[in-house]
Amino acid sequence: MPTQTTPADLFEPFTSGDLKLANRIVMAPLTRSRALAGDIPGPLTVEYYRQRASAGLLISEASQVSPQGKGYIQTPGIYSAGQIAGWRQVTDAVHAAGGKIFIQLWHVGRISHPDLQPDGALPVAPSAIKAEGTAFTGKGMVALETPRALELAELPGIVADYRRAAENARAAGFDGVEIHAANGYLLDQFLRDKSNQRSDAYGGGIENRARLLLEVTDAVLEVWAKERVAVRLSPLSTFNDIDDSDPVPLFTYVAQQLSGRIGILHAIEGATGGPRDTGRGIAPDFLRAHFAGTYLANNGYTRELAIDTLAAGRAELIAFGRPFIANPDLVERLRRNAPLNELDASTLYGGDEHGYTDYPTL
Ligand code: 8OZ
Repeated sequence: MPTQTTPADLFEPFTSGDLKLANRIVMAPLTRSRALAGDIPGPLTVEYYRQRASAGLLISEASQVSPQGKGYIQTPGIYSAGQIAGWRQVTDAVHAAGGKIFIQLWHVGRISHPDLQPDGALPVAPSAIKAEGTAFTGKGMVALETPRALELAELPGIVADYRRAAENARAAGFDGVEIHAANGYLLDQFLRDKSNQRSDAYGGGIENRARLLLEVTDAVLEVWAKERVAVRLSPLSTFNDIDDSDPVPLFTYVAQQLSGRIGILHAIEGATGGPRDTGRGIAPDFLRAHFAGTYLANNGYTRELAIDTLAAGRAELIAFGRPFIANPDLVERLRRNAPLNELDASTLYGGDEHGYTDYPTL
């Protein structure tokens, strides 16, 4: 059951263990902020994913593993019975349409606000260091505050939240899970030294900063076979005011540790939502060299770049983000080299079916 690593066509099936995908096109996780009360995905969300089920694999929008993990209004959770039931409708619809779907497991850490936290508490982080930026709350965009540093004794509880979320994902009928360790959220805050200045076993050297991610990964692997576990990283992205003084050794170590442990490494190769070239002179696909497994490439891929990347054997799967929002039939459009609908950025976050389930197919 080795992972398939031969150069391939975008439209050809992909197999890894007992995970079989109809093509190499993945819908990237995309926050849309349309969950119902209780952070439960509702009927519109069922329809949204059903419409996009021709992707080889859908990765759900980031879904908080606990109330504390929430950082934006109306993002779905995966910790309550109601949320599991809501997601079950989504996975049933995707499966009925012949698709596969992973859920992305999320804890935002310091990218939150007391208005979004249980009992108005401060958001938590590796260290009490504020990120520059704003949170999207019920009152609109508000400045981030200085978070509370997590106590050492709280970290096993965070790992347990991910394990329970992974179990809930099974109960909800998902095909696997992706651990969100990118874009400046909690696990990335632990990885990088701009946000992690701890002096215990979870801070300082690279091995210490990677510890929480690896513990979370091992907890999820108690629930899911490795082919069904992905980790998303964004080593060169500074999204959410995150950075590291020496990212290549850090993320080389992380890739080496994940190699053989999980099935899929999902890389945002450049700047999140921005250019592929971050101007640091670091090849965006350096992670791949250290990871034996399925490499899922993301960030600004066009049809041509995706085809060339697979043909050159530089990735097994390619994730498309914004093009999937505006084109529910993206796979068919790419196959035919047909024109793409344009994205309406004003309907990205929150709202109703407009800009969510009403984009036209060919
Ligand atoms: C944009 C807006 C809200 C959330 C990420 C989950 O960057 C996100 C996100 C992006 O991974």
